[in-house]
Amino acid sequence: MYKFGKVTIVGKPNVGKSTLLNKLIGEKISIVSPKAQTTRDVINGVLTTETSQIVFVDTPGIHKANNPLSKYMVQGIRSATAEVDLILYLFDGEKPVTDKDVEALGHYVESGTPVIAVLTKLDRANKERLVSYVPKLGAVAGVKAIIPISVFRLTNLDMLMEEIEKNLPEGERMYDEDYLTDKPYMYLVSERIREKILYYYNAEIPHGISIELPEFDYDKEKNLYTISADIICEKQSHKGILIGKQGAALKNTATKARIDLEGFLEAKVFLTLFVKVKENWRDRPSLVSEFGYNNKIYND
Ligand SMILES: Nc1nc2c(ncn2[C@@H]2O[C@H](COP(=O)(O)OP(=O)(O)O)[C@@H](O)[C@H]2O)c(=O)[nH]1
Ligand SMILES: [Mg+2]
Repeated sequence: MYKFGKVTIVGKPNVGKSTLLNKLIGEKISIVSPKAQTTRDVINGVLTTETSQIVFVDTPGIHKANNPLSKYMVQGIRSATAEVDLILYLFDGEKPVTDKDVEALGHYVESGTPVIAVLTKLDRANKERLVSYVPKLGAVAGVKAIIPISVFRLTNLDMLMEEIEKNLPEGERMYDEDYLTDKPYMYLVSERIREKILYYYNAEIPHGISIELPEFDYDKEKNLYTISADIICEKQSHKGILIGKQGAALKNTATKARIDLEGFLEAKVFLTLFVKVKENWRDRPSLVSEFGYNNKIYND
């Protein structure tokens, strides 16, 4: 019996949602960083196996919406948990599971969609403390399973996959075997550039960044991509920090991004970065939309 279904991954920022998605589908389609709110869009990744085809949906972390960009992110979570076959609710195994967390889990269960609770980062978690959360989560009636995992050590990922398949409906494939994501190539490229900024600058800067790609050319003969990227930031002072002394910071970002992109695109990459200021763009709905955060351009 072949299974087909849609599985949404939810949880607070930084619990490891995007890391799990990338591991399950075997390609980095969702960027990862130690900072909260790395993921802005709802991202679909498709896994095809002998026994099932599963559409995994990565979501931005559940958080309060206080500007148009945040509202876009929260709206994304809402639509991604409607009309799905299964929800994976991730908890950070390194952190205490609070009553509020349990309550939130309960809300998802009440929605009628099957829910699996997943405790992440088992490699770093205090095992005794982690075990003490299991009855707490188990008390939420209707949770299908509680599974502690480590993506880094590949612990219990098989068990998780088995439990996922078990809870999916019977169905035929909807996508080709090699179909991986709903996101276009250029999106994945701009996200990888944004990821480097998340890594190499302090929190305030990356949260106000958006990436545009005015130039994206491929020379097949030379196997060379020529890419120009605009880093849009919110303040003149951020521009200075992004560029750094004599351009050193931007040069480092460009080098790290180029190396990553060469691996991803399997080609030589000529990358030029520019920094532009659009004052407080996150507070301006028209600009948030212009930068692609509008539920139209990338999401079908
Ligand atoms: N130790 C450990 N860290 C992890 C694991 N999974 C994810 N992380 C880290 O947790 C941080 C947040 O991961 P990310 O996938 O961006 O979380 P998201 O915000 O929920 O999508 C990153 O620094 C990851 O490297 C894991 O299995 N073990
Ligand atoms: Mg994420």
